Amino acid sequence: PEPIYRARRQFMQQSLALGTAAVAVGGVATATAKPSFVADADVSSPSWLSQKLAEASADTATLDDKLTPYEHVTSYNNFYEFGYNKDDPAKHSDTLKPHPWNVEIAGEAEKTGSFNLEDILSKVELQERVYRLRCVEAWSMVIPWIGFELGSLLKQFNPTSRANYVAFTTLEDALQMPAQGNAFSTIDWPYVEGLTMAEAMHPLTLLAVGLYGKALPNQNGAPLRLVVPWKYGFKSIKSIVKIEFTQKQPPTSWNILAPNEYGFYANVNPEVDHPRWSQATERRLPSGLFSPNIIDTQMFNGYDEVASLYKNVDLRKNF
Ligand SMILES: Nc1nc2c(c(=O)[nH]1)N[C@H]1C(S)=C(S)[C@@H](COP(=O)(O)O)O[C@H]1N2
Ligand SMILES: [Mo]
Repeated sequence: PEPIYRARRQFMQQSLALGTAAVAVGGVATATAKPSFVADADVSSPSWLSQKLAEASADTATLDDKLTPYEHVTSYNNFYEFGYNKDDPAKHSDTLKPHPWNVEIAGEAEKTGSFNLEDILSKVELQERVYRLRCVEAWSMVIPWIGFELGSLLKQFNPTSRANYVAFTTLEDALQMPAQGNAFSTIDWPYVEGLTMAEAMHPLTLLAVGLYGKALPNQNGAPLRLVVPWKYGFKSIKSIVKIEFTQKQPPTSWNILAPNEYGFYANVNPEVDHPRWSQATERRLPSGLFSPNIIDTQMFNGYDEVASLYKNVDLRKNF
């Protein structure tokens, strides 16, 4: 249950803060801090991934928000490749086969090619990160991800001076993602997203492979998804098969669909409303009819450290 995860997490943080003293008192010495959250549900993952997840270090940043329970994180999803209803991804994503998985690295970099996920993960450090996720539909969650900084991966390919943006592509395969075969689908598959190079290199920008101490469930974008906590959720593209360094701003799925409603930047901003609804508040899940749990939305979703990226950007025009 969530309160137990919370208590364990606080204990971990106190142990970290006490450092060697905690080892002396507790008598248990561990080289790396284990992630503080473990899910009840069992998501099967290959042994190399389970081992890598177990080695992840715990998040040392403090976030006072209460975690969204695992059941909600994994049953209330947006993943249109499996249907438009919130419960469709959890119900229909068994067809996705996240292993083995390859990611193509392309474009403006000295090194490019196709790399398997196991090799990619062997060169990065996994960490737990507890982030708020704010959907453009005005609901939000707090999720303990396990992942690594996107920047730590991108650097390995030596992007050239022409690399101004990073473009991401989701898997396209109607056998694994049945709703891609739907003739009335509004999205032109595959789902695509993008960031500026500075956004991609920001230490908050994560590539996640797990949540609540376990591998990512399919409905949350297995086996590899982006997490950009200061932007609306649609930027956090799931089940990534391609990462490309580009000179020009890449097309992005929701912007193609409704450019007046969804911009390229998509920074969480309570002062810039969606044309059809206010963005000043959000429904923090779990939320019910009698306890809607409405809270104020924060600029950049509360991640003020990114403000310097937009010093010379008009955030009303570049929404
Ligand atoms: N490929 C793909 N990625 C996607 C989406 C999608 O439909 N397809 N939905 C986005 C939206 S709108 C949100 S809010 C988040 C939801 O992530 P979650 O289901 O893990 O909470 O995923 C984003 N990534
Ligand atoms: Mo969203």
